[in-house]
Amino acid sequence: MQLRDIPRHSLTFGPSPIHPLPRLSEALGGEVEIWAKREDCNSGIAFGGNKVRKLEYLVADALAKGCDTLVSIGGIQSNHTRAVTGVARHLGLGCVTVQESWVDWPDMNYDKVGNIQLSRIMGGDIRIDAAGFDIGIRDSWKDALASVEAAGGTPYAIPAGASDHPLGGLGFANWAVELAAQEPEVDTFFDHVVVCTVTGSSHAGMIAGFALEDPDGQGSKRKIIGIDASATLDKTIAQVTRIATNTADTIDLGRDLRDDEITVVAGYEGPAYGIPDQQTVDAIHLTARTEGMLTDPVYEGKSMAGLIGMIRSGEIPAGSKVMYCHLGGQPCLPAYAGAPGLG
Ligand code: 5PA
Repeated sequence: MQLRDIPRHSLTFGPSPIHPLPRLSEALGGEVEIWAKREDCNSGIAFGGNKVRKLEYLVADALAKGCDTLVSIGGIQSNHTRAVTGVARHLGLGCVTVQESWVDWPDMNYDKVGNIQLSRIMGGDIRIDAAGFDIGIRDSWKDALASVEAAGGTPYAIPAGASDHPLGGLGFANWAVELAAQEPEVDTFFDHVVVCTVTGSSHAGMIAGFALEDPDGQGSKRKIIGIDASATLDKTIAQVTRIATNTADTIDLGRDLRDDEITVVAGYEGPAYGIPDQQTVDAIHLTARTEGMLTDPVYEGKSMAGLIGMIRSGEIPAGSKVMYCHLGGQPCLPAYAGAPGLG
């Protein structure tokens, strides 16, 4: 089916804003033009973010199927579970979120402030679980689904990050189409797109969406760069590849994706998922202090470190026009007030 014919329930304000980052560009030598497209400002629901955009397709399906409870999973400071809770409330649905110990962060407020605080304010049914980080399918999530059924409800299953789901890549396939429509308005073609990748469907959806611009597979003039923040690189590459391929099929790309369309860059993930290192904090500072644009230590600080690193190394060459996809995530910042440089 064509992307525009697939049912979508609007949860965003419309196309997310794009704007240049001239002082950041200047601080990095002034040879590369950097812009941002702001998923952190994409919706009025619970601070928005990439998950709200992805959920536009999943909740259309949930509502069509008559489901009454969204069930999902993430870490204690998951942005995704906060977004699922907000979207459920917005639609008048129930919501259960399993929240695992994905990050070993020794802050006494880690499980009280930030995203989990927001989910509690929204009255989410939060089930804390001791399991560690994994982007795969979990028994605790299956148990939560079964518990909703046992109570007479009709659950809708949303995996981690709304990624490993038949509709998970569509939100960001749509993002690609949306950006292409914004380019003529600003008279700019973005030859590089930089995005954070963990559970993979933001990056994978874009790959499929931008591939529509290159129907014969002759080679696109755009490079889509996913910066890994999972620190489990092989799993993320496998998941990005799988979701990009499935999404391309779903939107009738009509050809196979080429290997060079899938680029996941390592080296900016820090010591582990959820743990910032010095280059993460330096990237957060540079962006905040040149542009007033805030990024978080789990995801966007790492993808911003990647963007900065690749400009400094020349991997993103002089003369490039880069679109940095800001996926949201700032609500976790209070949980990291104990990190050197962030409090
Ligand atoms: C997340 C994910 P993907 O999971 O689509 O690869 O996106 C990575 C990402 N930026 C990037 C922000 C702000 C994110 O929240 N967050 C997860 C969560 O549970 O919040 C899915 C991991």
